[in-house]
Amino acid sequence: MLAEGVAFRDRALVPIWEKVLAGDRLAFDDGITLLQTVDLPALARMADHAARARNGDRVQFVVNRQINPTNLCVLSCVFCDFAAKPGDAHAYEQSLEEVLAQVSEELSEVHIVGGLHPKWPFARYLEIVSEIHRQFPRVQIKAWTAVEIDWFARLEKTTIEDILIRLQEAGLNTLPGGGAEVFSDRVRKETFKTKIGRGKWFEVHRAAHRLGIMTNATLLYGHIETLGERVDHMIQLREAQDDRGPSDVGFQSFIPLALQPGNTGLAERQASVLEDLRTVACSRLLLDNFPHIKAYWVMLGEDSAGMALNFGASDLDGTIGEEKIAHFAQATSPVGLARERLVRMIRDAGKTPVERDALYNVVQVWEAA
Ligand code: V47
Repeated sequence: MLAEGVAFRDRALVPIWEKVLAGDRLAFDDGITLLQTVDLPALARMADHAARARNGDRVQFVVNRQINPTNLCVLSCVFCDFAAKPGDAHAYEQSLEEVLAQVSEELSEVHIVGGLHPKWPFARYLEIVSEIHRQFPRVQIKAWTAVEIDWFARLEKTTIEDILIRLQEAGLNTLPGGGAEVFSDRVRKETFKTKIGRGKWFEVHRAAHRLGIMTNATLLYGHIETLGERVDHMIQLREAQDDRGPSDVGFQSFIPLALQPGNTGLAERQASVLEDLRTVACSRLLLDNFPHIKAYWVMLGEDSAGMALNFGASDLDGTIGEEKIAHFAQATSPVGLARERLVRMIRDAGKTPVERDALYNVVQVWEAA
């Protein structure tokens, strides 16, 4: 069947396409249909239509470096092979000098996350931000997930808002979207029961938005979550983005994170390439109030990330440098990519590469060669 230029093998997609064309919001059941369809060509056309409506043919990327100052962590999340306990062979902590040695003027962004170190005071995390900002004032800082922000507030016996203000004064520009995992109490109990749940996660992001700090949001999928829990997670994010106050900033990018099973014991449920693409497309179509869906090549792999650019993704992260979280869990993607490689991936997808900074300001548009 042909509807508005798209040939549908899966007729269940037709009413969803009609809603997309009319600008109507998709419902929970639509999300489930999108996550189950085998009609990938039609799904790609629908998600690409939504991406083009927002961002034209542009796909943004960032020249960044990921820095993970320590993997020592008081938490024990089932899906995390990165975290370590004191005495573990893979445990490490970097000095301030070692952290600073990873920063250089040519970067637009540093992305810093670590573990909840059993001994480090908040001052040590704050100093990482303030020293990077002092020595590299042009490099923007995306640092610490909601899990870490909440931990700092508890260490300092103060409010989340106070911690964010102190980090902002030290030079923090934006918050990454990690630690959201899946906003399902069932999944939380089984895989990350000592970590903050959705209540605190949203509290941190709302406080950041009020203070003018833009943030991202993630979903960790491909483990014990159901399709319904995935869709519900996206809808909760859409509602939070809607509920912002008039002077609040908001979420910039949604990043579906494909679980890297490594030694986590969760390998059986690892998402297939098709499931990755469905999740990216579904998020583009459901999250109608998010500027971008990010293809995170580290966890998708380069080939799927390239394909995701025709399934609704308009943001490609990034040059990275030396990624650890996925690679401790045996991810097979490279540890970093050159700027030229990202430009080529975007052009291969038929899109125009746009280099951005951490705040989504345009650094350079790579017009057709
Ligand atoms: O919160 C942990 C996830 C997140 C594994 O905001 C794993 O721009 C897959 O949040 N397999 C941290 N995922 C990474 C993150 C992120 C990445 C890229 C960009 C942005 C952004 C944020 O990684 C954690 C957790 O959900 N994670 N272990 C694993 N084995």
